[in-house]
Amino acid sequence: MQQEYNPSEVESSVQKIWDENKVFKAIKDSTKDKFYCLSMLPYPSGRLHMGHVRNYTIGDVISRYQRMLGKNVLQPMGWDAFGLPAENAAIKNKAQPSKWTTENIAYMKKQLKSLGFAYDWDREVKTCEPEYYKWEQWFFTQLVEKGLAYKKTSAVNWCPNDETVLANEQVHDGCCWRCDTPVEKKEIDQWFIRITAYAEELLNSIDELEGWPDSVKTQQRNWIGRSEGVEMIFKLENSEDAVSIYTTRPDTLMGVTYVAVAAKHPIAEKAAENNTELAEFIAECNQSTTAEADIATMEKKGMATGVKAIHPVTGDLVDVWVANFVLMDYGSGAVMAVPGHDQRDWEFAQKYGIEIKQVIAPVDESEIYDLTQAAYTEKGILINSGEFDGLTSDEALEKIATWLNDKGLGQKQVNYRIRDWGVSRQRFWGAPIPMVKLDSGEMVTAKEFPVVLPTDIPMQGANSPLVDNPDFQNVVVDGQPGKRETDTFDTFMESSWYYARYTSPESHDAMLDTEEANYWLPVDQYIGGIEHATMHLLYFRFFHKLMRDAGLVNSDEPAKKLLTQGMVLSDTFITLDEKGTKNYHSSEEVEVVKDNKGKVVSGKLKTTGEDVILAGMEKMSKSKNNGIDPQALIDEFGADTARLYTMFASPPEQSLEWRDDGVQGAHKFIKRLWKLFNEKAMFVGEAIDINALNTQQKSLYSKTHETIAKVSDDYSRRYSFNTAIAAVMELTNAIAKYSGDDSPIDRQIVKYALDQAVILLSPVTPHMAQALWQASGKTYLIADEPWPQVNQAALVKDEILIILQVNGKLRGKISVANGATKDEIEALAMQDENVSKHIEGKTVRKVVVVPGKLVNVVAN
Ligand code: OVQ
Repeated sequence: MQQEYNPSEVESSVQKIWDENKVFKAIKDSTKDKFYCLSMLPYPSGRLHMGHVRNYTIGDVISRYQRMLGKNVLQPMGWDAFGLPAENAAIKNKAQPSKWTTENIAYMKKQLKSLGFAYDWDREVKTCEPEYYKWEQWFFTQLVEKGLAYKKTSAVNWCPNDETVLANEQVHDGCCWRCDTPVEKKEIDQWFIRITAYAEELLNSIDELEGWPDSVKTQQRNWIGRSEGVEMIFKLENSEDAVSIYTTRPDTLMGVTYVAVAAKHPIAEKAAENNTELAEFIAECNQSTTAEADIATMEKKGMATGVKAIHPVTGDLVDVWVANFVLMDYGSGAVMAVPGHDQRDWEFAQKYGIEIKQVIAPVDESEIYDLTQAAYTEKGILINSGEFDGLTSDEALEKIATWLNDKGLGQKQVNYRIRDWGVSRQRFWGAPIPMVKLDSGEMVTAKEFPVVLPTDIPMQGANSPLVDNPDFQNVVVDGQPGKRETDTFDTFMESSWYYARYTSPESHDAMLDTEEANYWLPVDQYIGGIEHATMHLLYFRFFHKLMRDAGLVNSDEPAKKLLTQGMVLSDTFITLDEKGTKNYHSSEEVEVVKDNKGKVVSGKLKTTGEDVILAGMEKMSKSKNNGIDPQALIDEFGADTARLYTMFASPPEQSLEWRDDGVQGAHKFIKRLWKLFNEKAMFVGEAIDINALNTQQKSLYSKTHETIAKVSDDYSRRYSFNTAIAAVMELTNAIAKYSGDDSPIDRQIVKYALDQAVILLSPVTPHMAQALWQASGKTYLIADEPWPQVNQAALVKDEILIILQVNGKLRGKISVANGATKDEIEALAMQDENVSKHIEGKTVRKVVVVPGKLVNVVAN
């Protein structure tokens, strides 16, 4: 046994044992409870970052703990291998995306292994492999057959100079990332999956996700965006045409002073036919690349069409405007505008001098509002609304819906904000969409899978080399010649079902082996970043329901519990150049001054001595140059220190503020435990008879069991790993301080405490734990040691602290024997000098004794 802790030696030798014995291989076993622990799979971006280390350490600690509880644990890992970064790197390096991807996977896999994660590598999945994506292609064609996937025209970002489609990430400030040409919108055919058909179920079953954080559930509810409202018709003056609109606030109907339509609305297009100014405005709106999220903050612009709409109740005429904030893909592409009670409509009316009419008054008459300053958007009581006056907003919804219904002008309707999922990407490095356009013009599904993405054709700038590539495109389906679709799938397709494929990676004749899938699924614990709260985590739930309805799995939801880890932050250092542009400096470039708590208070550039500006703790990122490379950390301190620090520095759901002194502290602790164990635990221990212990021995034994109880609760129920580690540190301190007389029982008690400390820490620092375990003579793996049980008898204290009160006021404390009777406790309390002092000269009326807690003497 090494006296000195040598992490690199320890870690590689322990990893070899795990590898050679396939210790973490998961095999279905119906006699055992299973536990499927899943961390979000990485993009093979090149190297692991701290976000990965944090995510995967959390998953590994949970997995290792569950294994010691006796569960049959599955913890898989794989690669989300398609996507733009590989394509961009390939264009830059004039290489193949597949080469870049394969090399990155190899490097990152080595890193994951060096961190000692207990993965079943036999289940590794790489989403860019035909054996994986063929099932996704097959499944998509099933969806097409069921009408759950379809094609429609939709806008993409188009660079007119490069003549290529750009992904949103390739549009910078509305311009092409390569040539800075303003980006245009272009309508092309694209494929969609009908998530809207599952909107209601996806919303309702959020209630069943008991183990998911509320914040994620709320984000999903908002994303799905169910609303109840009224769909109604505004007829047009002197025309057969009508505009259909949807509103969630029909109570404000009498306050409508204009109608706004999208630039692409047929009424706008028709009006523009003999109005060049309007045609130009429409063209300008159509070129705008504003993302949906930015609509709220962008400048509102509009133009009247000259068309007039007839108010369905009053018959008054209102102007129809084209407005840039109304989108054709939302609802009917038209809204009734109520500037008195909608802020966006109010701003637009102010700008263009349109009437603002109040029809809602606050319920509370004293409430102050000012329609000349802003819209009044609360619900209230209807005024200026004719026969509807005096109704509350909620009553008015019903009444107005009925009124419109009777006249054949509208009805109540439930709407969802969520849109169908557009899965087409006009990019090369993705799974080919398995559709074929026959020469006859008919669109059919491919019949043979996989539709292989060629990995040996050279990239052609930003354009996909699949386009105009006869080798790829020409195909014969059922005897009829045609051309393959050249678009590839959004990578969220691959990450929507990888968790299910891990359960049966060897299934060669079906997407899933249903028996395996139903044994392992649903995932018991999913862990990943909060940035995936909506898109990925919604697609993941959606795909599970699609697979359920295809008979592939028998559960309704893919994951019982979800843990969203916080961000990893670190000190950010800036200097400004003459133009005021920020330069970000890495911590290596800066000589810092810290306060006594380890917080950085100032810094100077090592090269020039210039003072740096402290921008505080910010999310680690390339652009801020504040990342800490996990590899450097592993090389210097070992994987166990990296793991221990990331788990100790903060609770998993909160952000983690990186501190170098914290890393050193974690490392010191491991070295200390290592030394203590070597000095005091290197022998085979014997069973302990707790009845034969003296007070000091009993106290350390109790402390050990209190620690077991605390750590077990922290690991399982609370996922509070930092406090669990703190408890083991406390136990270690108690062991170090233990001053027995080195009798056999003393030695036994100390060894027992040290063994337990190492077992409790083993999910976090598994290499160190295994090495010590082995060295002290154990012939099986610590990973196979059952999790320690709390000995309740050890938690029973000999003495208990009792609070003493006189007339309800705290007057003192006494220690009484555990098990003392009420009378004994009362007698001891009355003898206490603090009590007698306060009842002197008074008559005792009553003594209340709460055993185990307090005594209250009532006297006056
Ligand atoms: N392949 C997807 C993915 O997110 C997942 C699938 C399921 C859609 C890390 C940093 C970043 C950071 C630190 C330098 C740079 C988590 C950055 C992810 C995810 C998993 C895989 C990142 C959390 C944010 N973050 N924190 N620190 N230093 N792949 O490779 O990006 O959310 O849970 O681990 O991440 S990924």
